[in-house]
Amino acid sequence: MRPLMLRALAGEPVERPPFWLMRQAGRYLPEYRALRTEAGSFLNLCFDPARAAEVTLQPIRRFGMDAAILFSDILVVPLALGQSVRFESGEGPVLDAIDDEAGLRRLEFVGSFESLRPVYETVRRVRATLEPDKVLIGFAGSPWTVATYMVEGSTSKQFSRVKRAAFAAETARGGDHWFARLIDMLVEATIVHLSAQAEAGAQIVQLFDTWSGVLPDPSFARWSIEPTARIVGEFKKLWPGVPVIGFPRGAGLRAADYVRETAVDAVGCDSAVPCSWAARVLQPLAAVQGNLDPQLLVLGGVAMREATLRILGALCGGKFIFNLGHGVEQETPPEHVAELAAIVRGWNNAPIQAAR
Ligand code: 1CP
Repeated sequence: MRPLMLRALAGEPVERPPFWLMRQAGRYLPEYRALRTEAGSFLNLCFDPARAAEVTLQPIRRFGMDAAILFSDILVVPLALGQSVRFESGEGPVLDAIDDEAGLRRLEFVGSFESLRPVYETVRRVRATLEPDKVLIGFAGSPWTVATYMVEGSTSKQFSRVKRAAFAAETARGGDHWFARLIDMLVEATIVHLSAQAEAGAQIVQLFDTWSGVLPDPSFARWSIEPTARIVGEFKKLWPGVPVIGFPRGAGLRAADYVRETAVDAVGCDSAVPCSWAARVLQPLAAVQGNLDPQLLVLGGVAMREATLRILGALCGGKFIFNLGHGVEQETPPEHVAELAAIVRGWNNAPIQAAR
């Protein structure tokens, strides 16, 4: 039988919902911390296929998720385009910020990514090791989210520089502005990066639009939806059998337009999206993925159990993939992840399907 994740995405009947967790590999796992120390730095780990493959598989071995997600980062794309990217411990990413025409000229995309070969090699190794009933998810950041780091030079609270660049580009004469060209470059680069992952064995791809929610209307349509629609359209021509999950975090009501206009196969919902609304409005359009609050996984116990059962009850009547509303927190006790996995695995869809 085809893997549960692919059946759920296609809307075929499933015995229970599939599940995986954003940031399921990472610092909450002692076995990750050990390999990260061996590698010396986060970026070394990302470009070391043997260790990166091992880190990708660690959570699957421990908890049996239905999908592995490639261990890499959304910021390998700006790195491969020629921007300097460093990860400082405790501080997050640091880039040499691009905020004008001259900055854009320092970047170059030649149409393929030689320097990302170790990442594609990791995909190959994971796919060769993973059980046939589990799928491998490849990913990239959306152009807008990647551009926030490229323009701000780090993680941001106000997004002042990147927003001003985007708003200026919207009214630029003839539509010509360095920020619009940066987004165009990221669209092309993302299509190539996702295709190379599919070629190497990724069976699903996810586009992380972590910061789409900071865009006002109608900028959301211009900088989140439009570039994503171009990527999904091109990617689907090349890889029609590889489903695309979009994660427009913070999009709120606009998630419906996002799904309709980008034609993603599934939409990730953050924890603020009411499940009843997702079931009524989003599930008829696409599979829904989400949305337990990551802090409930840190807390565990009754609060986590009740919230999980509520989400399962609300969304298992349609196409659904259980996940968190954002990534696993570093403080998460691994035992809580094991308990969550047991709850989802113990869920039985049969009564719901029989009742329909
Ligand atoms: O010190 C360390 O070990 C580094 C911590 C870490 C990890 C484990 C970073 C730095 N990135 C990652 C891996 C990662 N990043 C994965 C694969 C692992 C998995 O999911 O199991 C993925 C899919 C990402 C994607 C990613 N990177 C996103 C989108 C998802 C999200 O969390 O919103 C973003 C925004 C980044 C940027 C990034 N990478 C790392 C940091 C600290 C940040 C900044 C986050 C922020 O601005 O808040």
